[in-house]
Amino acid sequence: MDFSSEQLDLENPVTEFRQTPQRSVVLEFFSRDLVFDDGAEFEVWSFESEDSGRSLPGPTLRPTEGEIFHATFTPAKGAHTIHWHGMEPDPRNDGVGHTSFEIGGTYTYQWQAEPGRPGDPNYGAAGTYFYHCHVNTVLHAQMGMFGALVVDPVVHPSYPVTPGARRPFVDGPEYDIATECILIPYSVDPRWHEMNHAAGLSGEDAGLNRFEPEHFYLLGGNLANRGNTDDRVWSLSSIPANVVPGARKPTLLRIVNANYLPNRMYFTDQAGNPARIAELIAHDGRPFRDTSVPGVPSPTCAAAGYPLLTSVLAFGAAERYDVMLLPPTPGRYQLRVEWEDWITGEILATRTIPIIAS
Ligand SMILES: [Cu+2]
Repeated sequence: MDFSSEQLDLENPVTEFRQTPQRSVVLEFFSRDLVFDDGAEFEVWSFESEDSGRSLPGPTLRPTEGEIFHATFTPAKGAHTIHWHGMEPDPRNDGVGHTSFEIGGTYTYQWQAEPGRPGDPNYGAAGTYFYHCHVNTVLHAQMGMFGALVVDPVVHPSYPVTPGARRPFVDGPEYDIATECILIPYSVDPRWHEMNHAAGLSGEDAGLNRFEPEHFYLLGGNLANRGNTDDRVWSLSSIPANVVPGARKPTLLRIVNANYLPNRMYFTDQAGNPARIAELIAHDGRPFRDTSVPGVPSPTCAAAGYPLLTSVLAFGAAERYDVMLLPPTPGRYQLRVEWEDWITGEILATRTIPIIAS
């Protein structure tokens, strides 16, 4: 069955039940050669907004729970979509061609992130997600058609925020807005970056079952100030971490695995010894809560008395973790990221960046 190439490709599909948005963005497709932080240059396909410039990853999108969100997308070259990974809107707005359509002209995606309720594991969309094209997905996502999607919580009267701080979810712990970072591991198989839009869709063997990356990257940076990344790759070279207690709230690190290989990450001291300075607070957009007692509110694990402190994280493709960084003293720590072969588990590459605690 020629499944993938038989997707319904619509020019200008109508957004049903269209509402007035509280947050909106206009996105276009671009294709450009970009230089990465190891000096290598690859053709990248990604998204740009009116003021984002042409960069990898695409612009960071950041709606708040409860807002009607619109993303108007004009792919321009060939059909593409935007899939809101983990958000689960209705099929027309979820950007998966198999369940709706691909876009040839322009479409306005519409959805609303559900507001959270303190102590309730069944409500609330706040957290870390990403968006990506879902046309010839394995190729288009590798080409760079993805970006970070962060949903901020509504502010609940029982959980106010102090100036300069925010919460990751409605009753989550406050963090410092100024030092919040995102880390997006990614890797490049140069062979894939020479392919065309529809490679492999007509039954030919394009070799998309073989992902053999040769370059390994840590994309991302400070979320409060991405700066002008036009024409270059947004790369993370160090992570700040506030020491608490202190004048500032702790630093939140959001991590999205945007590559196809498993990643393992180790928080260490300067000498490489494990350092349990990462508190897991959420995974794939869902807070870690203590739900052991049915029928009563479910506090966060930290509020229940057992903060989930760790020195190591393991990721499959597309997995996300939110961690609070809690270095006990000022100084330098490290984050070591390993890319593993998905069959043998062999470590294919390692990159280490400093965590600067102050
Ligand atoms: Cu695409």
